[in-house]
Amino acid sequence: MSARLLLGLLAALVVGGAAASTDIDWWENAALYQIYPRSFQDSDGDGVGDLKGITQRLSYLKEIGITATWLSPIFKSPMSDFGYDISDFKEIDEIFGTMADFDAMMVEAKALGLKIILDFVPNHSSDECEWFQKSVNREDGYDDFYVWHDGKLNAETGEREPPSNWVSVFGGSQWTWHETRQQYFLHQFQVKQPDLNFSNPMVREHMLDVLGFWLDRGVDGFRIDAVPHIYEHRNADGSYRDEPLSGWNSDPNSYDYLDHIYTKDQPETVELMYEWRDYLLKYQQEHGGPTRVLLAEAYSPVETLAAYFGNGTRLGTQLPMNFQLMYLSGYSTAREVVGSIDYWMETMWTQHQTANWVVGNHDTQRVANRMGAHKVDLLNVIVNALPGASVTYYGEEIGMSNVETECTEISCDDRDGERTPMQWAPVSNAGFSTGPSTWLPVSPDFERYNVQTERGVARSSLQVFKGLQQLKQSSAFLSFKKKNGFSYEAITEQVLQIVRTNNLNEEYRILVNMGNGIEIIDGLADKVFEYILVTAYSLHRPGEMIDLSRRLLLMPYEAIVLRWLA
Ligand SMILES: *[C@@H]1O[C@H](CO)[C@@H](O)[C@H](O)[C@H]1NC(C)=O
Ligand SMILES: *[C@@H]1O[C@H](CO)[C@@H](O)[C@H](O)[C@H]1NC(C)=O
Ligand SMILES: CC(=O)N[C@H]1CO[C@H](CO)[C@@H](O)[C@@H]1O
Ligand SMILES: [Ca+2]
Ligand SMILES: [Ca+2]
Repeated sequence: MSARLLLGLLAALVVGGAAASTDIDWWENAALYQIYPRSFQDSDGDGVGDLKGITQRLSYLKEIGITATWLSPIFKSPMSDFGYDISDFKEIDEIFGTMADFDAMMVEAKALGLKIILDFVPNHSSDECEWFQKSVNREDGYDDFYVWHDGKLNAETGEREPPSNWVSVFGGSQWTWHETRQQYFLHQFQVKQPDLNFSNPMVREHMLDVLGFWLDRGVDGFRIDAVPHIYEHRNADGSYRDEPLSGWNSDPNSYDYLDHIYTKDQPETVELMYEWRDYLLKYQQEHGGPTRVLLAEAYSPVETLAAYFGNGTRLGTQLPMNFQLMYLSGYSTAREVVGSIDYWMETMWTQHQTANWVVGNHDTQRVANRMGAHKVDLLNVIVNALPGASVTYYGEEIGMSNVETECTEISCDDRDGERTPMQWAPVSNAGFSTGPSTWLPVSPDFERYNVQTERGVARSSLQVFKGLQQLKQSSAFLSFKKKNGFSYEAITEQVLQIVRTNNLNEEYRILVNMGNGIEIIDGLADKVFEYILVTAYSLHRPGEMIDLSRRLLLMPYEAIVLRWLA
């Protein structure tokens, strides 16, 4: 039987299984995809991706089984941090197109049944934002919009100094003196990204207004940027305390120099998550439509994130993003993978929450570089075989690698390497742009790793990814709230097994060999299984049968999906 036919059969099973699982809301099993708009598709040849380009490519997302996509910022911005410095929260930046282009994208997404999630960047605005200008000039209502302070006088030198020793995420002081206002302002990120004052009800009102604006244009939710940085601790007298030294970095200008007890994960953050969720719930009550979802970007311990979900009386963000799998390295064994899954799953089970799994984003090296090119498929298999929502960074499905970039006038960011143009086809600029050049270089390996070529290769990363997405929507993969129907373990130091079953007539065994040696496994189960999906290193073909009461052989870096049907 051909793989295509098999997938066809699977699709039929999905339809059959759907009725049994109506208690699962769309986001709980979402296959999410992060688009970095500058690099997805350029429609007008200026070398920078745009909204029209994204619209043209939405059908591709549908083809590979994606159900929702979140877009990094598309709002008006001086692009000092490529859109994470917003100067108008309710405008589209002209580099990406117009509001009409945005609306057209929404229409196409709805037609395809794809959910659209926007990046919401509440912590700061651009210093070119009208609000900041008004605050600088102490205009009525805007005086306290940002975090201003006189600084303190050094008793010995008599000179003015920043209010505290805080270091910004990108290095250097978090406090910058503003000549016009004659005060310091706080910025946890760049100088051009002044932090908003979330203790100010007016600021919170403005932000709800921003959410409402985009909900009215049809978006299905928001991914909230830099959540742990929203609040800073301030003493009752308005002064700020120095943060203690971390002890493991000796460079006073480095973010890691300090232990961020006053500038990260402050208790008010959780309350704010509840406030935003309430707003979304109210919106849905008034306007109907699907559940609007909140994803939170927070590099925080799972114990901290646990409160984001809600607390019994209040609901919070549905998907505080789980970055645990991003901490794996090329040396991580299956046992370590299990440890990293445990860390998150234990909390999900005790709190009855839905898991999510992120493997990459625009701030982190690609899997091919972090773990090795031969592990890309393994990670794609793991995140999609685990229960809950999966999040794929654009290009991971075709095995894109980081590109060594050089500083140019457009960009000089140490994260450029993972932000290069999407590789669509073995043609000029990889099909990303018809222009003479692109804002970041196209990867030199694009002729091998691109969508068009991989469509035609049976065991390409793309085909493996697609196969996984189909399985993810099948009934056996939909029971996950309890341990019932889902389990995982390291059956050897290097072999991870994930079991998904509907506890009735269908069971899947996903086996992943993280190591570089052949693995022999005897007597894994008392049943005969069928190979459903195999990766490049496998010696088997879909359709072959295997008696798991006997011996199973796994090649180095092989991943397989086996199915038993009653
Ligand atoms: C934030 O705004 C509130 C008023 O709404 C004000 O009381 C407070 O001092 C401001 N905080 C800072 C750090 O400026
Ligand atoms: C949940 O959080 C809200 C807001 O922070 C608080 O008022 C309420 O007491 C909390 N409920 C529980 C059960 O902790
Ligand atoms: C992963 C992510 O989105 N990180 C962003 C966090 O916020 C800063 C400042 O807004 C951005 O530079 C990062 O890209
Ligand atoms: Ca363009
Ligand atoms: Ca802040």
